[in-house]
Amino acid sequence: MIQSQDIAKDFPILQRKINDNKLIYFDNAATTQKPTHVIESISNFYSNTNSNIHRGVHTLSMESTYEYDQAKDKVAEFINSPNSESIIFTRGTTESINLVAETWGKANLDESSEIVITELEHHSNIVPWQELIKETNSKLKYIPINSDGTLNYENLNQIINSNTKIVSLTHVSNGIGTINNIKKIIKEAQSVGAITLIDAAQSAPHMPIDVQDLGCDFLAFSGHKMLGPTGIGVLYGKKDILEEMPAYQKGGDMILEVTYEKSSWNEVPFKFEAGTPNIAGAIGLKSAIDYLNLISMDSIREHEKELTEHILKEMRNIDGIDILGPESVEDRAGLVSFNIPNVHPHDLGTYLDTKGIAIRTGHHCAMPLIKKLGSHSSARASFYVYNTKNEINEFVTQINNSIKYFDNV
Ligand code: 7TS
Repeated sequence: MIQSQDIAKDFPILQRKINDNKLIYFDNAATTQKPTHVIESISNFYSNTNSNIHRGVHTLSMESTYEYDQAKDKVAEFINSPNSESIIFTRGTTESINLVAETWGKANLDESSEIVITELEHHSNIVPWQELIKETNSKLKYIPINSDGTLNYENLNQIINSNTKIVSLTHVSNGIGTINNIKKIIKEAQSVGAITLIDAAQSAPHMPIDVQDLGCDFLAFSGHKMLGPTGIGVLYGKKDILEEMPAYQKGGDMILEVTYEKSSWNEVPFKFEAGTPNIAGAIGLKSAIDYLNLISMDSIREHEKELTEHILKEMRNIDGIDILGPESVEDRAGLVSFNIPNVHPHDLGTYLDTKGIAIRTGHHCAMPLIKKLGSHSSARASFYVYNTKNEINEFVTQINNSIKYFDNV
């Protein structure tokens, strides 16, 4: 079992008081806090090693290159990628998905092609495809959801058919916490020869991921949602597919040879990493993965399941509460999205902030999903390794207090 109260001591920001109360940070689906270990690795890099990579013959450049390459190896191992060349560093999940849409998408889709996503997606896995279908005259189709926010798998073989060229879906819904049966969907896509992209922004930080076991062609996630810094993320891609894809951004480091007339591209993954990358970010991400591995991804999933079970039990006692998403903790990740009668989510969020509790309110960048579930917004509490049952108890107490407070104003 995870000793989350001890883990919390590694995070300087969690010692902060907000409005005279000890911070309870329940906005982890938006971004997570950083342990000293990660903060120091970035500070050490800038204090001792800083230099550009893949170009210098001097000691600092060689050391920086070594550390950057080590970070890539660490990411490859974290998701069981068969090799490090399949790992492309991006700014985050959003850029990873855009990269696939811009390069693979433009090269492979035409008016006969269909793209399949789901009704659960974050905007970053909707908008790039909406734009792409305008340019390629292809079609965008959605796997629908049931009223409990699980995917409806019934007509999968009609939605995913011989016209389907790519199926891109989230592993875990950031809006309501549903864990999708991505293996089933990947199999269905493979049966018609379609490519698959998994948005792992809300899963890679919270549970073990094995790309070889999943069999997906692409997988995207963000460093900042897994204790790492902002501005660094990952696109995993099968090497043979990456090799066939056109380049993304063009410039330094991604070229093999440049003449005044024309240029040729460097090999994978450098072809997709034009310009000076986020070296310190990669090093910070490596430290974050080291930290997560020490705890173990299996224990993190178990811990979050326990917290979710606890909060659902407590919150179901609140009169009239509408908890979005699946009933069972087996089908949901460590987040709870909800609405309370007569208290607007924004008012609740502001009230909780006065008690030092940070949650997210609104549409969570999943506007179509929240609308489909009959709301315009919800309040969302999302957990991570440092959160405790005591914090959840305090959270539920403050929700009950807020109901009384708003009854009287
Ligand atoms: N996909 C999912 C499932 C996400 O939850 C997010 C961010 C993204 C993609 C985009 O990630 P980024 O790192 O490129 O921004 N989700 C949230 C959220 O739930 N609240 O703030 C950001």
